[in-house]
Amino acid sequence: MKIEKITLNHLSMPLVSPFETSFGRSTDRECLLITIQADGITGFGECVADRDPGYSYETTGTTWHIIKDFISPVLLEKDIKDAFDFQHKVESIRSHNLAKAGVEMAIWDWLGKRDGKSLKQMLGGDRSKVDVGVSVGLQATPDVLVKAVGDYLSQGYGRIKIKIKPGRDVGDAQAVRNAFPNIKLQVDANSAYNLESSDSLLPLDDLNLLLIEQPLYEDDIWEHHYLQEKFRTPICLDESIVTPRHALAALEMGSCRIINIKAGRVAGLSQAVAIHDLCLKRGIPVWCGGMLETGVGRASNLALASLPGFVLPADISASDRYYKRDISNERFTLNSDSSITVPDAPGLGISIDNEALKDFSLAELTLK
Ligand code: OSB
Ligand code: MG
Repeated sequence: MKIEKITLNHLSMPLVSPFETSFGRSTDRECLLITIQADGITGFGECVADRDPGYSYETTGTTWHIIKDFISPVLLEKDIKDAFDFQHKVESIRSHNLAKAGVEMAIWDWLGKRDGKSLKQMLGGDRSKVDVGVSVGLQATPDVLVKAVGDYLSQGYGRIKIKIKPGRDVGDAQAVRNAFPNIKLQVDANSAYNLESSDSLLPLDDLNLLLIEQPLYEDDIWEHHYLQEKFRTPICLDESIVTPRHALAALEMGSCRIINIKAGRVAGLSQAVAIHDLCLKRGIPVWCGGMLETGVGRASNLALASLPGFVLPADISASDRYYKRDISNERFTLNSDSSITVPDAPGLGISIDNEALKDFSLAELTLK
């Protein structure tokens, strides 16, 4: 394919309810929509960087810059065979994974539409629906949290993840566990602890949690190994795993027993599949994380989560958990068995609501 035109839309979408983590609180979700055009076919990709560098050092601002000034010049009017060829062409751009992943997603969507294949088919997915859960942000009090969790459970979600931070960890998790003794429950610290302060988390080990996600800092892969030695509960890494090499290192060090895979964080779906394959070979369970995606990124996550190694419920909730209005015409709904159906139309299997795209756009740029 020869990409003739790349369009960037910087979006700001109001969330149904504020989302609070150990690194901040947001009421609106920002991201970039990337549109590529070639041979009369349009491909869409979502870059999951947010406005602030809280989860990752990348932001909507840095990804805009990297795509405009470095990725686009490498791609425009050059022949690109596939996602692997794309990765090869952007190899000289160091890191900036969220930026690369957004563009790679658009390439997959384009290729799928050209070949009449769904993303699930192209990636090697083998299920038509995936088990999902909901990621519940920090709430004002443990009581409010228990009520929020109860609401999601009554909507049919079969797995709950709660966000924790120092001072709001064991108490919150204990409150949820007492209220719902048998639910699948896990916690996510988003790097809010260090090896010393993480001792306060030890009582979590008695709460029958599925996993403890990313307690320590992103580059503390080795330190997570000391933590995993202390806990019976599996440690799961999110922020720390930014390449297949990191995944291998973390497994070799015994730093985690589970990996959360997000295509954005690892520079694209091709790299996400590589980490999946590595974990499958070693018998390490993986699950698909989320970044509050629009319908575009949600479709991509569903396809990824349909691969055989994704054996734990995904952070992919129904569209109405996030947005009253989305940029995709399609909305994803929860099946009665806490699953969401994987799209099977060519590419991502979604179309764009241009009116919504216009309304949510803070800026638009066309590169050719
Ligand atoms: O750490 O998994 C995370 C959202 C934004 C940034 C980081 C994370 C999250 C979530 C939300 O937990 C998952 C979802 O999309 O529902
Ligand atoms: Mg996480």
